[in-house]
Amino acid sequence: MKTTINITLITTLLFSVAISCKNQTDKKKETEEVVKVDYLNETKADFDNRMAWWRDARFGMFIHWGPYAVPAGIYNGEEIEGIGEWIMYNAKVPIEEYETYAKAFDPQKFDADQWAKLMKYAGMKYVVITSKHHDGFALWDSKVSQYNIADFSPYGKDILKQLSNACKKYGIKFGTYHSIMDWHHPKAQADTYTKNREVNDEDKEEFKGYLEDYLKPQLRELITEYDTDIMWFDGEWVEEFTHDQGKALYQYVRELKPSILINNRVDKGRQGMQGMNKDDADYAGDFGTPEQEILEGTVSSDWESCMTMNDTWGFKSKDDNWKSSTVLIHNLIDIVAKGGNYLLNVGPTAEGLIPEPSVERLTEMGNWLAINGEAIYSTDRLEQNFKQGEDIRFTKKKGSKTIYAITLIKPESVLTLNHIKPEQNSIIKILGIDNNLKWEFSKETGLKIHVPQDLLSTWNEKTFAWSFKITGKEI
Ligand code: H79
Repeated sequence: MKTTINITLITTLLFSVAISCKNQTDKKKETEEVVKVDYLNETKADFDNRMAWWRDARFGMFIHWGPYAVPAGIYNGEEIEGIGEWIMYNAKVPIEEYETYAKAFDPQKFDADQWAKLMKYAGMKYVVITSKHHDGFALWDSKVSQYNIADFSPYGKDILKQLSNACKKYGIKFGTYHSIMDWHHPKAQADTYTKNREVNDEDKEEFKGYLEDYLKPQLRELITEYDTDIMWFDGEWVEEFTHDQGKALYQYVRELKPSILINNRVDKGRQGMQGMNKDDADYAGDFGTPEQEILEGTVSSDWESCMTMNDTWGFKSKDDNWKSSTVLIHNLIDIVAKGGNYLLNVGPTAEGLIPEPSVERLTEMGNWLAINGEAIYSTDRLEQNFKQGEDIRFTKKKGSKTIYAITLIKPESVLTLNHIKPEQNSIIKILGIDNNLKWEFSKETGLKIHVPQDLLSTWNEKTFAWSFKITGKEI
């Protein structure tokens, strides 16, 4: 009797242990599933945290570089209209012929260290380089396809590896521009874009294969082996690519590197060149991408204007239409006052050189930023007024009472600011100049800052803008 009870007891015990073990495995499975984060529904706190460095950075370098630098805008002796990196499409260059440019791409003068040094000097905090533009050519030693700089071109070395290493050395964040559209891949746009054929259902089916077996493995390489900080997509407008694919792509990239930043061209929300998303759906992407334009005013979401210094992204030998340093510096100030970032492009030559006019302008920007950088980096826009009239912009140092009024032209001997109230003991100075300026404030007349004549007379064409530093608040 006793024994029977004991056996029953033991059996019951064993049985419950077994059940509890099973429950634990189930729980474990459950938690494993829960651990798969839905990156499309991030909390605001997580998003702000991830965006923090980029929001402080303000100024980055865009680099468009690839086989298109070889023809440099000229095909069969003729100048081809339009942006240089589109020559394959614009001149309808057959794929095999375009490949001869890749075969001739041998940038012996490329010096990654010098490029990163230039970024640093220019005051740029990050770079975004074309890992692959629409022409499909890869600037790194990819295992996914031989159509890359290390395997296909005489140069034989990995450009992205050199640049990402140099950027690490100089503290520059490294980002990659990656085109979803691909004029070279047979399952992507090789037979539609260059040959002007309509997209059919079979193309759409094939495109899925390209996304899974080609694009995603490429992205995986860029993230795992080059530790890219920004995935900057483009060419998302192609008919084959869908909103659902965009969302899945966003999730895929974030899973590989949770802290990475991804522009809004990962999805289908962009409203043309203005670059911000439509609000008719839940589009993926961390920031808007105005192209060759600056937003008219402020918006509540994050954005970055990408712009060229002349009229092309990829190098064109005949394009001399350079914007002045004044325009470029004023663009930076305007963008920052409106709460955006400036991604300013260079298009290196096939030899591997950043064109001299770009270097000159970046140097002047760096000179200005060396003095005025505190009015640009780690700033917020003012809540009410990002500007006063056309020639004054405002910024505010994050987490402080410091406001900067940046004048784009030489001010009058009395600078009047209508919406700034200084603290009583505020010292007001122009960055880079020692003088404490006299000022007075009243509600009726605003803030009046007196700029002495001897100071005004130092303004010259290389001044570009003055940043008045004030402790106070916006009223
Ligand atoms: O990489 C540089 C250019 O080669 C690329 N973007 C910059 C950063 C660029 N791609 N296209 N364009 C510039 C112009 C093309 C515009 C259009 Fe459209 C594509 C017109 C119609 C489809 C953009 C997307 C505007 C509307 C939808």
